[in-house]
Amino acid sequence: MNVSKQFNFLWIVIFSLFHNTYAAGDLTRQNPIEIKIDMRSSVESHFFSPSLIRLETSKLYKIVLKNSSDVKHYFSSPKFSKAVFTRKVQVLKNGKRIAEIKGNISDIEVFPKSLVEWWLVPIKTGEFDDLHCYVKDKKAGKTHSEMGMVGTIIVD
Ligand SMILES: [Cu+2]
Repeated sequence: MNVSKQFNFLWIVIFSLFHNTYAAGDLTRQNPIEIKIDMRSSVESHFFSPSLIRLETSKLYKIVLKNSSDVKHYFSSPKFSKAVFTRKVQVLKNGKRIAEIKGNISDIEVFPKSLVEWWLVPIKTGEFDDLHCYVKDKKAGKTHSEMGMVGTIIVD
């Protein structure tokens, strides 16, 4: 090995060490960014507040789904659910954790006056415009989605 080759080798070693030091590591163990989504109802409508949610890939989010109404609601976006890695879904009762669910999640149903946290890392960018709630309003004879409970999640 001549001096020049030794020099190149040295740079490769230094670069490798530097690169490992700054690797992102376990993305699910970051401090979570909290996003609160209120699920609300009135006599004439049902809605998500906010109904436009913006997230970024590779960041850990704690999506707090708070149902402050008197009826149950779904948080369902089949397209979005395929674009995230779920660390856990945390179920709370009176502010205390009572369960953690792990694995792939497609829909979350939140009962009246209850709160659920979805901890996830978006892994794909996109505009997911299929956020909706399946529940049927018996008095109105329409689904909550038909009465305004729809939304869009944009991942940059
Ligand atoms: Cu609903």
